[in-house]
Amino acid sequence: MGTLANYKRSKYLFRRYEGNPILTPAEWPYPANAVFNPAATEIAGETLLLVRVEDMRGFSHLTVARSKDGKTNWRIDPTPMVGPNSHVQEERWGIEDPRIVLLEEEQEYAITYVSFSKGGPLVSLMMTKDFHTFARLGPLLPPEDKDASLFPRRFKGRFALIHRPIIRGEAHIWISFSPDLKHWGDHQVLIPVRRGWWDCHRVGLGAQPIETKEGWLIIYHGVRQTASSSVYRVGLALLDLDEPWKMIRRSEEWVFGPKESYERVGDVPGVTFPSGAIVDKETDELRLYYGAADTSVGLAIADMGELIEYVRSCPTPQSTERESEE
Ligand code: BMA
Repeated sequence: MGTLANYKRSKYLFRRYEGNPILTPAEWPYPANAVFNPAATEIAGETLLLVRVEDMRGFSHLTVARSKDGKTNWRIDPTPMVGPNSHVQEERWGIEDPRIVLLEEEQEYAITYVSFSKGGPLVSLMMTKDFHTFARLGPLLPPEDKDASLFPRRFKGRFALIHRPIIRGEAHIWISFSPDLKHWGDHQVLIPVRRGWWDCHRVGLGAQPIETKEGWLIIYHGVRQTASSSVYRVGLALLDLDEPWKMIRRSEEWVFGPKESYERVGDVPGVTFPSGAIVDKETDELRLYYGAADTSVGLAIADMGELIEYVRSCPTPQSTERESEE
């Protein structure tokens, strides 16, 4: 089991930005029910959020918001960047929850997102260089699948995809591989749910994988269902840098969860849903963008050095997994 020192540290790793929530439907340039679960990246020296916007039919599309410091003065595009492709059944009920990585070799942004089809949610991919024009590469794997991101580079020549299929009612985080971004295989469980723990019912990737010298930092959501609702909290894991199919550390405790009124009150109460992160190289600050109660966008800030020190002090996953099997 973890130490008391770790429990105390986990509580203070992230602080909420004082201007939270940073984006709400009230200031959106056109009618929107909810703005939440944004992907985050950097372009032309600015922070770009690709925000999920839910309209009054309950269908979602994606719209760009930009800011110089990633905290204030957001400039929101007056129209969506991309909506569901009306020509394909896979996007019948909208597109949701994007994640962005800049592919290093290709120098193109890869946007993985959820297409909401009649057959259930599934993961699709689009590529862009400028967030104006884009190419749709279509669905990657069949439903039910969500919470996906590529890594910015290949491993032994292959792309790697983190995603969260639901199989036999079980919702673990998986990793799969592809030589061409089209054909996927070698599927394996990467981060399983932990029976009895705060992340016992579902886990899913949060922000895109963050590269550090110590390994890939994974910020994920974990769900516990209660008699009346589900609580979405945030945990950390570390993957091997060269062999990311190996998880080397996993936090026992959650490091962030619903507390403020905008996280507890909204369309879906009790949800903090991390979906994008940026590391400021000058200050070594990590800015974590998250959906709050499926209604607005929140920002939480942590020191990268502290995050890495904490996650490295967490137990190896084998010990917690063994315990959750007992
Ligand atoms: C998940 C996703 C997210 C949503 C979360 C909480 O299954 O659908 O889009 O934020 O549930 O409702």
